[in-house]
Amino acid sequence: MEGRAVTYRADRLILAHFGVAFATFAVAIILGAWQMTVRSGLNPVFTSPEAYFASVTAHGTIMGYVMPTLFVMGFGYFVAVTSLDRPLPNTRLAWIGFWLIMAGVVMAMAPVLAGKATVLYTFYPPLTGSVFYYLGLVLVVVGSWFWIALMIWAMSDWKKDNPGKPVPLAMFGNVANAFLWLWTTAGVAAELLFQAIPASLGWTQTIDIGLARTLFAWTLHPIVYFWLLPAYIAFYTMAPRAAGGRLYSDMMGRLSFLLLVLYSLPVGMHHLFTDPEHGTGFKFLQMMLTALVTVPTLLTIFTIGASMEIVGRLRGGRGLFGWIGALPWDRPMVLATGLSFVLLGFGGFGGTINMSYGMNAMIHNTSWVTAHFHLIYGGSVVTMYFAIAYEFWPKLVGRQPLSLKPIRLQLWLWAIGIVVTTFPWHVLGLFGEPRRVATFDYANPAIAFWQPWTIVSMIGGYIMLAGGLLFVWNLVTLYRGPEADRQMHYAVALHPPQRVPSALNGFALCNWLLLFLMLMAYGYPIGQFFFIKDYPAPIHRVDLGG
Ligand code: HEM
Ligand SMILES: [Cu+2]
Repeated sequence: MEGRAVTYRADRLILAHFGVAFATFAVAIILGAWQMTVRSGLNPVFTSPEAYFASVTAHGTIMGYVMPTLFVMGFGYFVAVTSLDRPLPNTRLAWIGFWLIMAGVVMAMAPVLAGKATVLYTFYPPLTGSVFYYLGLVLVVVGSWFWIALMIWAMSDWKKDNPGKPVPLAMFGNVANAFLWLWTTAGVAAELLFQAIPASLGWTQTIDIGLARTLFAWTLHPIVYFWLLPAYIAFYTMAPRAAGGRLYSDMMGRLSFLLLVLYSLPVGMHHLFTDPEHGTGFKFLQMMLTALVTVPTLLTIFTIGASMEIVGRLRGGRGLFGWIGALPWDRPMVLATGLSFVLLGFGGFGGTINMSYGMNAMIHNTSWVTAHFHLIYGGSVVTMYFAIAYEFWPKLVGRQPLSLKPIRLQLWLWAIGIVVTTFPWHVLGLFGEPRRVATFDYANPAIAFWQPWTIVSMIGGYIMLAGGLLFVWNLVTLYRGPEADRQMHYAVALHPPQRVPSALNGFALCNWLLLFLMLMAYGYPIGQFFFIKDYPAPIHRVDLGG
């Protein structure tokens, strides 16, 4: 009996993904706090550039690849079984994907910790690390492709059995993310397989940096939206219900998910504005496409705002903003949504500066950039990961928290920590403090005034660390709580759709449009490297001590 329930709900599978995601997260935030301490100039123990770069590589690899991939996969499995109300098409394949990722994580992290792959998570060619680092990451990507296949398969099976019915919104968003991830990983997979791995095996003596950076940029922007999508799915399908209301528009959700997929892919070249290998025309094109990404975000802010306003007014809130105060802020999902929106607002403002061709020059490769993505990703998105974990865990283990107080405290600590960390970081970036530099000579009067800012930022880092550890503690103590209802309910739309046009109920049109956009945005920029061989650089092997 129990065995059947476990298979059907895939509880153990989901807990395995979440468990490893959050365990590695806990390690990475400790590394983050130590990195802050090094940069503050307060001379902690073991300050050495080697240790710093090993640590930043480990922190970036965990936070950029390991934690979010496992989180999104666990999230996807949960959404698939609960929103479609049926087992996964093949749980064994899901486990194979999981174990491939486990093998990949061990294979990639061992050389990083041994100082043999301090190439940072963006690889930085012509720097080249141990081949095991790259092979490990390939395994992580390949493992996640099992998830993509399962998500698409689960949706199409369900559609066959429910002809003409709208795919539940949460699952629609989830499969949007699966397609997004398929397109996203193509760039980095090509860079690893055709460039980094041959270089690290000693098969090639030079590496085309222009091509490598372009393939990486292909991945670097949409990967951010892959991290982000669970947060958006939670905004649409969990937050309105948690507040006691309904979703204002199901259609806006579908449209936003599709637009996020479309507009996040053909834009990565905005990471290469200062690089010489591309013409200004293509940079301008990708800048304009980047600007379009604000559209689905604004659709989301308005739709969720409207959904929440209805709840607030029904609860007696009046006036232009009175309804905001009337919302049930004591509920973690509602609080997290509010905090996440505020952080998204600050971060989005910074993002418009990054994406502007001209203004980008001001902040390129400074601490501003680190501040920006910690605010959006570490702040806005991870806050929603917390809220999602608090929502799912009781359903997975059948226990609920003893009290919501430590949960609220945790969300506040994290949000305050992220603001205290990133505000000074933005300022330092404007003053020109480079990112990815371990030690600064604060005795130099030209930069002496940076130090107080770095110390404030470090304090913020420790507040985040406290918030992150409290999160783990909250999950552990949940097991001592009273029994919980294990049913998952998603938000119902104000007017639940009966019929949805196929363009908004599947991904065929979206994928064709993407093919067109990607050819337009990257066809020539990538194609040129095959007839203008201008950017080869001698490979520099960090694992051989050179
Ligand atoms: C206690 C919390 C955290 C602290 C104190 C922290 C601190 C840091 C520091 C000091 C750096 C290196 C900056 C540099 O040398 O330029 C860094 C890099 C980074 N952090 Fe965090 N971080 C934290 C949490 C997070 C979270 C939650 C995420 C994302 C989920 C994240 C993602 C990254 C990434 C992707 C890098 C880039 C590494 C690179 O430049 O190669 N961090 N972090
Ligand atoms: Cu980007």
